[in-house]
Parts: sequence; structure tokens; C-alpha cells
Amino acid sequence: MTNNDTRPLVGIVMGSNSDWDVMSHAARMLKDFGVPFEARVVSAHRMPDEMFEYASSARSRGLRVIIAGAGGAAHLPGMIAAKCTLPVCGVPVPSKYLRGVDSLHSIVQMPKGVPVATFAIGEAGAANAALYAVQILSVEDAALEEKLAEFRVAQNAKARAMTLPVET
Ligand code: RP5
Repeated sequence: MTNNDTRPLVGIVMGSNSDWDVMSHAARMLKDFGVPFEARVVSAHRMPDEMFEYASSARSRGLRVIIAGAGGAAHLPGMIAAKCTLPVCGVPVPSKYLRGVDSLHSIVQMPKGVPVATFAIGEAGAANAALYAVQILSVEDAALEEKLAEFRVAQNAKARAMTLPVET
């Protein structure tokens, strides 16, 4: 499912190509796990018709999770979620003046009825959104579940090997 089939299972969308520095962390994580994905600019306010088309056709095109990143008045994740019933992971992209706190509040404050799973501002959020997408897909993919377990073991080993510059 993950290695032999190249049809995208995860859609990464963002409001601008200026979001790519952050959103590329999601792409890299999916690549590391061998999950086929697509990445596109789909601006909610500059490409509303294309955004509706993207969201409404996502499930029938084979996507299983959408990761949407945006900055400022970050309405893209919520609008995508409004037009499809796939799980949507929202990534707040740091903005110029408010450093992404605006993006975070915008994405996390979805009114009751249309959820967006909201992640941390910036790179950690993008990487974790991808990990979360992998976890969703792993529910029906044993090989992915194994890769996730290996990832956790490697993380544990790295943390256990950490040293501090103090003498005890
Ligand atoms: C949002 O406005 C984008 O998601 C981006 O974070 C922000 C700035 O966009 P650009 O002016 O860089 O295109 O729509």
C-alpha cells in the first residue's frame, strides 16, 4: 500500500509558496515513511473555486488525509474541512507580524461541527501533522505501524544518548 502504490494518500496544501519552508517538513516526513503524497498551493482567498474543487474531489481521488498549512487569517484548513469529510490536519504557518499566533488561533478555533486537528506553529507542527497522517493510515497498514514503532525506538535511543556539558 505504501511502497508499491504511488497514488497519493495524503494531500499537502498551503496558501502560498512562501509556506513551503515550513510545509516541506511534512513532505519530508511522509517521504521518510514511504507514504505517497501530493503538494500544492491552494489559496483559500485567492483560489476559492480551485480550493472547493480540491476539497470536494479529494476522497474520490484516493486521498485519505489532508494536511493544510496557512498563515495569518488562516482559513484554508477550515474551508477544506467544510467541503470534505476526510480528516484535515491544520498547520499554523508563522506570519510576519504576529509570528503565527494569529494562524494558530484561526485554525484551532473551528466552531463545533467541522473539526480541524490543529498542530504546533511552524516546522514541528508540519512534521507532527505528517506523523499523525501516518498514524491514521497505519490503522489499516501493518507495515506502516511497524515503521512508526521503529521511529519511536530510534527517537528513544537518541534521547537516551544525550549528554550534558556538566560534571557530576
Ligand atoms: C497566507 O498568507 C499564506 O498561507 C501565507 O502564509 C500568507 C502570506 O502569503 P504570501 O503573501 O507570501 O503569498 O495566505
